[in-house]
Amino acid sequence: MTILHLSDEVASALADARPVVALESTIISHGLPRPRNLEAAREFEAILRDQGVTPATIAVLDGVAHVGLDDEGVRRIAEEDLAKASVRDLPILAARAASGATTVAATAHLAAKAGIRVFATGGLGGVHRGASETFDESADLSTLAVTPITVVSAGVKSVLDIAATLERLETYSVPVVGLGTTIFPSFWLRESDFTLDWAVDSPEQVADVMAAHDALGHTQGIVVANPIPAEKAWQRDEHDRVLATAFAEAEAQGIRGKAVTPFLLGRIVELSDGRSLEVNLDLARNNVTVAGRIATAWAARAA
Ligand code: PSU
Ligand code: MN
Repeated sequence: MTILHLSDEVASALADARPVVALESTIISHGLPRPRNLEAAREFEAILRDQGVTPATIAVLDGVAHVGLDDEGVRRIAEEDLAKASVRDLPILAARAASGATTVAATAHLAAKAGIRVFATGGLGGVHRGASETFDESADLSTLAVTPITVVSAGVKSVLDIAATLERLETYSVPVVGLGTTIFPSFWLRESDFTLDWAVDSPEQVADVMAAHDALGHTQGIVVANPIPAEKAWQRDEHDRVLATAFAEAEAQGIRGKAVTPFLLGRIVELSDGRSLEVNLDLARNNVTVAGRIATAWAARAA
């Protein structure tokens, strides 16, 4: 039984040391509404192809972890009701011939296993607010502690506990570098209340960090915090107002535990009249573009 399947395109790009970027499927299945999600999945791949980079969208379909999807696979992750799959779900999906959309954690794990070094997402999962009582912390963080892949994200949403998320990444010895900034971005906004120790100025400098990381024998992931371009960012006052309203509604309606984040994210799209969704798409495109450049810089060293 095949458990891990690389598309021909991805396998040949890796064999020739050409640039490849991994893309996750949870953002498509669960993070974006239909039918925009299918357009987005195709567009992210097209952005990479236009740069001469091979896209490797990752998902588990009928028990097989696919690294690189064909048109039908992309359609399935956008249109089917797939389970959200983190790393711990992978063996269960495989053994039961089931399907799942992979989170950052599961995508990073499978991509690294396939030999891919660069991955683009929207926002990382992190430590949830109230985690000191609920223990709700994304396996994205613990997976990056043990998975050698560079993840380009626009930081984490301020619906999470950003301070605790950054502390956790420090504990796990995961390097976090800002691209052109030492201000940690918060997804829809270029900024948050938190700063980083290190900025890098170019995709080549990220490749320098990756090379040094390898030379030192480090096997963690690397987080590249890539703020959305200023002209595309959400207005801070509207962002703050919408988030405050969404949190107040969750509180008033007694939403608890795992239901909190989906509730907040749904309300944020509604309360912003779809504006937050446009910003979400723009920051994801920007991350895919930057990841393509990092993969290109990385591949140039191997050549
Ligand atoms: N953050 C976002 N959008 C998303 C996710 C996170 O802004 O769609 C998804 C990613 O797939 C991430 C996952 O890996 O949620 C984290 O979920 P959990 O907290 O259940 O690990
Ligand atoms: Mn959780």
